[in-house]
Amino acid sequence: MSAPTRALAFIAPARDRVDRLVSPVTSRVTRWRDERLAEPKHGDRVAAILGIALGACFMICFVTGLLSHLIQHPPTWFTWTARPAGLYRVTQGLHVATGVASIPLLFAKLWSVFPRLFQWPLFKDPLHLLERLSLLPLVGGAIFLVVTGVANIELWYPWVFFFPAGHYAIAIVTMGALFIHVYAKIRITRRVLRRGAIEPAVTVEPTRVGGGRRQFIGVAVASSAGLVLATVGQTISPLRKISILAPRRPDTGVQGFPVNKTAIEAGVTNTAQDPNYSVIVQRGSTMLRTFTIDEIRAMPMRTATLPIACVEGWSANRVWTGVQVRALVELAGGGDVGQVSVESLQRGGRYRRSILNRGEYTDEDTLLAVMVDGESLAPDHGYPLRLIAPNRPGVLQTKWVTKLVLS
Ligand SMILES: Nc1nc2c(c(=O)[nH]1)N[C@H]1C(S)=C(S)[C@@H](COP(=O)(O)O)O[C@H]1N2
Ligand SMILES: [Mo]
Repeated sequence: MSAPTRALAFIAPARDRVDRLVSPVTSRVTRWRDERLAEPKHGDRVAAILGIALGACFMICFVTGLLSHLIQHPPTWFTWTARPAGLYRVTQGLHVATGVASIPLLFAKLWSVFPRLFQWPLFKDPLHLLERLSLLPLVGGAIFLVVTGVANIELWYPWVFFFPAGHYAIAIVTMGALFIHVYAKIRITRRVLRRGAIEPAVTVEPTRVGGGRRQFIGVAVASSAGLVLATVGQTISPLRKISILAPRRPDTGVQGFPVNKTAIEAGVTNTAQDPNYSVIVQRGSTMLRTFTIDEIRAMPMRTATLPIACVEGWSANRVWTGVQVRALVELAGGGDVGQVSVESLQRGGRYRRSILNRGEYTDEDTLLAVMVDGESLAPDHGYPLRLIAPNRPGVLQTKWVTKLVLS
């Protein structure tokens, strides 16, 4: 006897008892289910096509999300690079766009396959049981991910948990469940797609045939595309006018682009205006040199066009002028530097500090900027000095920089 067969012999009596217990209701439910499944919009082809569209969105969303997570919390084996400068902008734009696209597809798919939940016996064998149980983390996880993701891009944090950690952990569980689901459904998906015919999942005389399959898929896909168009202007600037649902638009805010954390929120309104503002460069806890803000302003300046690409999906290209981080490190006599920790005046908060690895801090366009688009930085954008570096999540573009710690 194989292991699954032995397991089944063990659990089958319990399953059959449950089935007997619910049988008075199940016969009526079965009839309702079979009527639904006879409608094309509850059929196998809809399930397969929406499944593929949704699976593709989830895959892109997962890979780009994983990348963003690795960049922000790099394990020892992972090194992010400063080039190409706009890559993160594209990957994170895709992350949010595919997440948004999956919302209508997810609800259409759930609505379409809902009658299939009602099956008797509850499961045929242990593998079938596993597949059915995996629907719980799959559906629950998918809903959790889109709800928390949307709340996040809307800058709404009603959660008790730390968003990136919770979103990441549930993504891993959901993708595991998706793997099981794809494995379980791949044969039937291939079959219905190859057949091409419109065949209902169950052949019974339909009492009521609802709208067609094509219309149903059409509405789902069009809603998905519409929702993407209504938000993607937050990163694809030419589309900003039609992106009426975009939480942020790249052309709105102080100096013509969004502000993540204001100077008031960061508690730096007075300290950032101090005429004695200075930047300390130290190696570990050993002080190497202090630059006053006037010394920095008198240094050779470099100008570069670089995006701010927020994790929340909005991004904007701007022209920045400032001093190269590598020049400051050299002037301070930094010597052989593995990484640079860039620290803010801001006292608390998770984003008061970010790390530049060797490739990042040595890049010619990694700057402590004093100007944006030819104007002195506004307080909310990090006056008098902020980090701006190529190919970097917005959360790592530290504002109100006052210290560099080399190690
Ligand atoms: N000190 C500090 N710097 C910070 C942040 C912060 O909270 N504190 N937020 C970051 C985030 S999340 C983004 S997207 C960018 C946005 O820069 P901007 O406000 O100038 O557009 O600043 C980053 N720099
Ligand atoms: Mo951000």
